[in-house]
Amino acid sequence: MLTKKTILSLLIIQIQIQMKKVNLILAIVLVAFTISCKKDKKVKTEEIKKEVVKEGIQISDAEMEEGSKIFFDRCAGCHGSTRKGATGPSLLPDGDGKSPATKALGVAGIRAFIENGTPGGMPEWKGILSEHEIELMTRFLQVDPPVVPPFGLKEMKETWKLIIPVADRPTKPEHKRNIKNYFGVIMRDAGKVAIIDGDTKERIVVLKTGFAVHILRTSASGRYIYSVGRDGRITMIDTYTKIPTIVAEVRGAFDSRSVEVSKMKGYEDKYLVFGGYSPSHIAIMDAQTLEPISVTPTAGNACDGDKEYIEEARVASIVASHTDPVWICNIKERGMVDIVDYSDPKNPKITEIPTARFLHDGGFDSTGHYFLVAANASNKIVVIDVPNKKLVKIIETGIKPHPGRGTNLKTKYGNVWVTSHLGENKLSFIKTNPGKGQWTVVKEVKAPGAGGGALFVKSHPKSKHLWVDRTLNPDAKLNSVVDVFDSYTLEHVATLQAPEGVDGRAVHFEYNKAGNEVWVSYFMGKKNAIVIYNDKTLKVKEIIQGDWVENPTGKFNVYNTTHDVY
Ligand code: DHE
Repeated sequence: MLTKKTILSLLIIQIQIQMKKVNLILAIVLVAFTISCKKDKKVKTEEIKKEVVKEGIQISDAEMEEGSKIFFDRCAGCHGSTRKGATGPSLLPDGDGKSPATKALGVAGIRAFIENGTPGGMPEWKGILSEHEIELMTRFLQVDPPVVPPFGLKEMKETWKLIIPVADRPTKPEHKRNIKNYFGVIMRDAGKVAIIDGDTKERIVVLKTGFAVHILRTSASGRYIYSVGRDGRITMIDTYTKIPTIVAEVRGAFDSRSVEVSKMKGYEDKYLVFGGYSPSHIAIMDAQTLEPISVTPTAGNACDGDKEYIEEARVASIVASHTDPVWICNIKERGMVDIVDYSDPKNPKITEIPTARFLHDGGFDSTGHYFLVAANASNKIVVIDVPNKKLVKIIETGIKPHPGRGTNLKTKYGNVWVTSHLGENKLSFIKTNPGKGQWTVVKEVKAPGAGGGALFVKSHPKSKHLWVDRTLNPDAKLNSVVDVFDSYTLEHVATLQAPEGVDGRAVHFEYNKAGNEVWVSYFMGKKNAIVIYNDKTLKVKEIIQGDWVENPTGKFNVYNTTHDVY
C-alpha cells in the first residue's frame, strides 16, 4: 500500500514536471493539495519523521565530505554555504519556519527538486549531476550541515604560491599580439581559462586554474588577468610572456565569486580585493604577487535595522572606482554596500551603507560616478553615489533582477542603465542622467516567449544593439536563443537561434575592443561553442568549437574589462 509520504513525493514529482510546462490546472491542484496538506500538517510531519528515523539516514564521513563538495560547488551559491538560504530557500533538516524541513521532503521530494528544478530559477540538475551524486544529495540534505573550518590570513598565506617572481618577468611584451583585444574565456566545469586573440580568433593557450572558475578581471594596466573560482582560488595570468603564463596563485576562502583590482591613478596594478562566500570576508592582496595583506570578516547586522546578526554575510559583486581609492563590495545577506578604502590596505577603512537584501551583481552608470546593484530578494536596484559614499535611491524593478554588470544606452527616453530579470520576462530601463525621471524606470520591455531566466544584458557605446540572454528559462527553445533590441528605440529587432552545429544554453555577452563583434557562449549542450556575431548585421562571423571548448561561460575582453566598458 502507498504510504502518505510516497503519495506526497509522487505528487511533488508530478507537480514539478507540470510546472515546467506552466500547466495552470496542475498548479491549482498543487495549491489545493498544499492547503489540504497544511490542515493535516502536524500528523503528516510526525509520520514522515518517524519513517525517517525508521529508515535512518545513513551517511558516512567520506560521503559527508563528498556531499559538502558537491553542495559547495553546485548549490551553496543560491542556498548559502551553511544551507540557511539566500536567493534560494534554506535546506535544513528541520526547516526554519519559512522553508520546509528537508527531512519532511524525504528522499523522493528532494530528488524531484534536484532533477526537475523550479520555475523560480533553479535549473534541473539531472544530466549535470550523476545519479550517484543526486542520490547522495538526497541523504546529505537531510542531515545537519557540516561546520565551516576557520580560514584566515594564516591559512591563506599557507596556500600562496609565487610561481614567477616579479623580477623574473618580462618588462615588456615578448610578442606582437594586441593584448587589449585578448579575450579570457572561462571553461567552467573543466576549471580552465582559454586566452583567445580577439584579432585573429586563435586560441593562444588554455590554462588550468581553479575549479569552476566564475569570473575574470584584469589589472588596471591590462597586463594581468585574474581568475576566481568556486573553490576560492585566485590565479594570476601574465599576458606579456610569449604564451600567457600563470605567475601566482592563492586561495582566499573555500568558496567565492568575486575579485577586483585597484584602478585609481597611482594605484594601478597595486592591490587586489577578493570576496569570500565561505568564510565570508574581504581579503586584500598584493596585485603583483597575490601575497595576502589583510582579511576583514563581513558578518554583522542586517540592513533593515532589525538588529538581526548575520554570520554568513557573503561578498557578492565587487567593482573598483576609477576616481577614488575604493572598492564597492556588496554584502549579500546583510544588504550592506561596503565602500572599502584601500589607501591603507592593512587596515582598510570601510563605510557601510544599509540598502536592501540580497545584494548580488551590478555595474557603473556611463559616468562611473554611480554604481547600480541588484537586491534580488527584494526585487530592487540600489543606486550608490560612489565618491560621496551615499545611497541615492532604491528602485523597484521586477522579480529577481539579474543585470550582470548591466549596460548603458543612449535611448529616446534618456541615458539609461539596463537590468534583466531572472524571475520574470522583463527588461527595466533606469534613467541615469539628471532631469525629470532620473533614477526611475522609464521603460519596460518584454522579449518574445513566456517566462524569465535572463542572466545578462550587454551593449557597447559604439553599438546600436542591446543583447539579452534567457539562460535559466526552463524552455529549451528559449534558453538557447538570444534576443536583440534597438538600443535607441528599445524595439525588439531579432531572436537569434543557435547556429547550425551548436546547441546548449546561450549565456553572457562580451564585445571586442572595437565594439563591432559580440561573443556569446553556448554551454551545457552537446555541441558547446563560442559564437561570434557581427554586431551590425547580426550574422554569425565565426564559431569557435573544439574539444577544448568545455562548457564556456564568461568572456572578458581585456580592454573592456579594464575600462568598465558596458
Ligand atoms: Fe555568477 C558574475 C554569483 C551562478 C556566470 N556571479 C557573478 C557575480 C556574483 C555571482 C556575485 C558578480 C561578480 C562581480 O561582478 O564581482 N553566480 C553567482 C552565484 O552565487 C550563482 C547564483 C550560483 C552559484 O552557485 O554560483 C551564480 N553565474 C552563475 C551561473 O550559473 C553562471 C551562468 C555560469 C557559472 O559560472 O556557473 C554564472 N556569473 C557568471 C558570469 C559572471 C557572473 C559570466 C560575470 C558577469 C560579468 O560580465 O562581469
